[in-house]
Amino acid sequence: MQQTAYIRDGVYVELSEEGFGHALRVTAELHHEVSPYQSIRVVDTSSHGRMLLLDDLVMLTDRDECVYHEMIAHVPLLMHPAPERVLVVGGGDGGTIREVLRHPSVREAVLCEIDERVIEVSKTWFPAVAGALASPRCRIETRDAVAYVHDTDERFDVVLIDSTDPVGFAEGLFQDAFLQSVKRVLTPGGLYAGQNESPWLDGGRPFAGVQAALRRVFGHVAAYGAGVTTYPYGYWCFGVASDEPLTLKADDERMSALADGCNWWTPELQSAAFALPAFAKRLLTPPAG
Ligand code: AG3
Repeated sequence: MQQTAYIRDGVYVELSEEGFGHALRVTAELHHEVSPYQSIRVVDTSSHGRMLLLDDLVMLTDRDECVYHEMIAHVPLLMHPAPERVLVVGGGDGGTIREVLRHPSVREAVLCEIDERVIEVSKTWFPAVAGALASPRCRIETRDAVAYVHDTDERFDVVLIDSTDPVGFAEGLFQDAFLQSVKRVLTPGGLYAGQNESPWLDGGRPFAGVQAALRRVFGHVAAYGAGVTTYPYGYWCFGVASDEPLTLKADDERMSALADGCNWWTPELQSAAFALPAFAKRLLTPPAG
């Protein structure tokens, strides 16, 4: 997975290995630094407001961050009867924590982010996304999640993997050994959910790869999708997994309490998001023989 990204003549371009991508007009560069882990850049765009780039790949924009953050958090949390302890891996911008904390059953949300600079830059430039990180219900662990999830004695009802693409230090988050550790820290009936890439991207290999790994580790696995305008190919998938059967039908009262504050997720999408297009479904079925 080799993506190309650059800003040239006031236009940001992100291209997949195949050579397809998206472009946004950049009106100003607001911040740039290189942390021990990656380049962190914040720019203003004419169409999507502020945009956060890690190693020059799009992580979020003001305009469409709601899609990814609502879908990565609400769908799995509503599949659990009463999530109290939630772990978010990555997600240093705080958007996933913001949506997790909208569930009143959640007593503690732990954010395990390797790069404390992503947290600080997000607090400064994306206050509406990162604000929830200051909540007394949020605890931040700035360390490598692979080691943290491997070593911790804590247990979680839901573990959410809000990572970058499976490249460099995030690669391990898509592999069997880490998913086994996630399974170890789940309470009975607990769920994994994570960003599983676009099934269009790189012939569907990253999506199919993590879904296959989930199927080796967990008894029950599903994928669901959403349209994120600024991620490669515009159609993004998430995986959800558990050792208990997955229930697509969620509690009506909990759903209607969330609906007003959402811009993408709706009670109807809670189960409809699992209806996958044919080509994506085929990627989940290994060829016979
Ligand atoms: N996590 C990043 C999803 C992957 C985007 N990939 C890309 N642009 N090539 C989202 C972080 C938001 N909390």
